[in-house]
Amino acid sequence: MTQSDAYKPLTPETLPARLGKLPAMTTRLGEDFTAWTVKEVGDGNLNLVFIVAGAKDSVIVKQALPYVRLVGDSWPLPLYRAFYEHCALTRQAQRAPGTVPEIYHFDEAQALIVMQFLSPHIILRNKLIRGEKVTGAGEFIGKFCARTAFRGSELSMQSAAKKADVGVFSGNVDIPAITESLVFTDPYYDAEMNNHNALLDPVVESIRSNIELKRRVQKMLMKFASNTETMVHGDLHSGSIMATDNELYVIDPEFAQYGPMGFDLGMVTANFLMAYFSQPAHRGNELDEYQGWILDVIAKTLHTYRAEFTRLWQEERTGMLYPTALFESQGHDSSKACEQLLADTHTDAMAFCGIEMHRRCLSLAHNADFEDIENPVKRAPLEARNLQMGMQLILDTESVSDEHALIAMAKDYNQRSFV
Ligand code: SR1
Ligand code: MG
Repeated sequence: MTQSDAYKPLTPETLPARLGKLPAMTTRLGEDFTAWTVKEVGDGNLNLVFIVAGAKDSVIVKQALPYVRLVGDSWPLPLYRAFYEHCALTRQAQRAPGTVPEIYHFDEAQALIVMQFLSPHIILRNKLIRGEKVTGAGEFIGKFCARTAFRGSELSMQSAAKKADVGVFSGNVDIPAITESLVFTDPYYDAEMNNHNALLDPVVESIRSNIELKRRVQKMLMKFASNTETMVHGDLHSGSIMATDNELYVIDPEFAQYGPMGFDLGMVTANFLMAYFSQPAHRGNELDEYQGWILDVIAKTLHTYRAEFTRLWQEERTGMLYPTALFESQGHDSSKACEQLLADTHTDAMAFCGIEMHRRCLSLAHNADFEDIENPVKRAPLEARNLQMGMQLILDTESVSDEHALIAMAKDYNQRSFV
């Protein structure tokens, strides 16, 4: 296959012959492509994902489809998003080495990336549903968020390079538009693609009729759409992380864009909180212990973010923002400036967190933590806790000043009945 070939989606049957001459494949899987085995494993909302195995090794082939897989060809989506995913993966590999899969090959025309097969890693969300722990999860996620946030900003990057990169990503208009509607807008009115558990109607009504809530969410949308502080992953949930019991990777950055520093931190925190609230339906034994572990991961993520960001502030502040020339070189301490920036990022993160908690129960693309609970009667009280806490996080953001306040709030909501 060459760059000039017209785009055509792969199938398990056509893949070996179509990619059979690619050195990125043959060096790992063997020259005899007829001996490769191919399995399509994409369970996300957008793309084709194949595991291709040779005698000694396997690779992942990810190909964008020209529409939203979850919905079908009635919702077209440009193939050029694979280019941005490739850009994001290369930047994350530089900014947070060792946290993302290695890329072996990129074909822009086929919207296709050949990359490292992570094994025996599985999607973190599935581990959380099964009740499996991952040692070092909070530290890993906190460092990933801090390193990508800091090193993708003008605290670290040269201004011209950063602006040029914002320019590169500004071509990716359709993907942010999905987040702008599905995450920030649709949950707050009766939008066409929405769905929710009917038993939640009274809670949903109280959310949708709260004008102050909508104002605050729109304020966060304005930040999301207009603030280019750093390159964010853009869709950092537990389905975008793969893990063994002690090793993690971040995958799937096709929603990457330049955006506010607190966005990834808020999204990932929300997904751990949803894992937390859903647990009573997934296990009886060791429920308290496992829920406690999830809260500990949240606490470590937020704590590690601050610690790592502060270290980078002290050691790698080479950009035009808060230059050492203005502070340390003048004998002036910059630690207060760092603390204030971290506090602002945390406040944003808490609001983004509340919004993500809403959208996964009210809009399109719910998460398996709740959706795997088949009985709506069993599911509704757990979803309601999540929705209500999301509401408080948005309305009362400033009072959730650190991880301790957040965890106390989660424990409180976990005891309450709303439906
Ligand atoms: C139509 S895409 C729906 C969702 O899937 C992705 O993983 C993002 O979370 C997006 O919002
Ligand atoms: Mg995804």
